[in-house]
Amino acid sequence: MSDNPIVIDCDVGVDDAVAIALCLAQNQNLIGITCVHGNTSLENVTKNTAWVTSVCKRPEIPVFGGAEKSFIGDNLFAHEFHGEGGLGGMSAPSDKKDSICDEHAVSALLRMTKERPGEITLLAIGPLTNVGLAIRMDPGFSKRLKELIIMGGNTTGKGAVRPGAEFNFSCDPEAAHVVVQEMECPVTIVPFETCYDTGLPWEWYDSLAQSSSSVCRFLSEITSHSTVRQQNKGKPTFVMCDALAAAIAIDKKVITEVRRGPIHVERSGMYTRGQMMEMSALWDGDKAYSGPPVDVVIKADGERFYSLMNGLKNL
Ligand SMILES: [Ca+2]
Repeated sequence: MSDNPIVIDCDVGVDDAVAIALCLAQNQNLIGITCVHGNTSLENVTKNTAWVTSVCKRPEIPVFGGAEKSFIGDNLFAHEFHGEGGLGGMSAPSDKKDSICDEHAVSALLRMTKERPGEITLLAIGPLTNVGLAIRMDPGFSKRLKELIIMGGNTTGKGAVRPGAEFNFSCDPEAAHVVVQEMECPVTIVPFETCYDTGLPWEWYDSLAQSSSSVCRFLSEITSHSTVRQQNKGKPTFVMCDALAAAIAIDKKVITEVRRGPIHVERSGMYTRGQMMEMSALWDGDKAYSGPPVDVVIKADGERFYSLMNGLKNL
């Protein structure tokens, strides 16, 4: 197992489920999973997460419930993509809740980073409400992380849910802005367009269902709702955004091109609330557009991602 401890903050969600399974298949030291509203309600997310770790034969991994809503505004949810309940319309069994802890996700994030200062990679693949709250509760939080990897934001205005904004940033633009402006550890952003351009071949998805692995069959069942939707829309590949972000957390060589600079998040606009604004062109030019530089992944190595994903078949 890797020595590098990793915590996943997520809104499980079918691609979150695949991301968790991928980390476990690649022997990552997953020390906790914090849950946030997003693809579905917080209640569903925590139940789904405990179910996924149980199916992956790792029920000892603690699961923490966090924010039920964003800083401002109503929940968006994405049941049309992920299915009712977040996992393709399938309900988490009622006996898979033992790993859900009483401790709040934000308290758990603060505690774990105090116990292991400078060691933890935080993989944030849901709305950034928990992470933003952690910064507000304890300004020293981000300095205690080794790094933060975010699936979220967009680079060309490609939208999901809102026409001009990616889903995770749309769910909580204020929290996303706080995070990208105030984090004091290295930050890598895996935006929507890069995920979209780094899909897996449909043949790979078909091979999941044919695998002898019970985990693969589970992943195939929960993703069938969203993959049928993608195929009906003529999508050329199987796009799993959170799994790509997990692959990058596991192996930085998956990244092939990065653009570095400060990020702002649009917090108004009928169509663009939650849109990610890259300020690199104006960096050093105007303090109004300043902030800590982050790495935005522009291109990823699809073959390397594909190779890591094949590890799921051994889980
Ligand atoms: Ca997610």
